[in-house]
Amino acid sequence: MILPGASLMIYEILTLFPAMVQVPLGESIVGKAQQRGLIEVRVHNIRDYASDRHQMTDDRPFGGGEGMVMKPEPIVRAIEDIKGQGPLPRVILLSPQGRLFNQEKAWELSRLSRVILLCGRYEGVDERVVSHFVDEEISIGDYVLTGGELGAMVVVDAVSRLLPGVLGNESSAADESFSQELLEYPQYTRPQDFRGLRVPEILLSGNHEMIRQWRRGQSLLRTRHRRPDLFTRLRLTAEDEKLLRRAADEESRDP
Ligand code: 9WO
Repeated sequence: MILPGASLMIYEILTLFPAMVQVPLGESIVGKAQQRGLIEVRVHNIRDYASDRHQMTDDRPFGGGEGMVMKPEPIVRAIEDIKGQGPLPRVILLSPQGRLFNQEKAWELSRLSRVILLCGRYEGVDERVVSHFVDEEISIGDYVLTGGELGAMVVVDAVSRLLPGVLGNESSAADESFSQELLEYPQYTRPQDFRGLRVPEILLSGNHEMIRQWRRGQSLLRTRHRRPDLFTRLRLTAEDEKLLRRAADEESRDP
């Protein structure tokens, strides 16, 4: 069956450690999306594009200093080779110097048909590659990793689940258009009593309107507690104010 709006997304991952990304992206929902032809993950070893006898991909930094820098030639050869094989891809470098990745960026990338995800290693990539062959630098968070591979996997995961058909018919990522501004409410499953810890009574009531209100209140309360930065940007309705007060009162009675 052809899914409405289904459009193939191609990820070209450039890395010195292909196995590091190949295996995880073959699992679970992203792996299933590959099998179903909704996405294609092509992993390229940058070393294969090194032309010298020793297939060198790194060298000592001009100006001196610790560690090694990735040489420009193999990376640029790889980018140019891949560019010649299909629709013009956006070239993205995963690096701590990039703009912070978020849900809005994930939606933006989901509208592209092909991206090159360049994963740096060592102390970084020669700046001439960044300035002349990279369209955009993305960071997945304010911490330093040993390379860009985990960042590339985060991007593939977050973008793929937004593509039509990837999550299946029952749950669409589009339902979550608001989910970046409000944290999720707490979830429970069986048993009702786990080592004396009981599921909130309201969730067993079968009263769907009461349950919706309780969940909304929990989401608002959590967001205020844990993400004051998100909370201040919310435009609360009169009902939201009421549900938030109710949730806060309940919590102060039995924390
Ligand atoms: C290592 C280092 C050691 C001594 C002095 C300076 C240094 N900088 C770095 C460094 O930034 N190494 C990076 C390792 C080079 C590019 C690939 N690496 C990387 C990517 N680490 N963390 C990321 C990353 C990617 C996306 N989002 C967050 C972090």
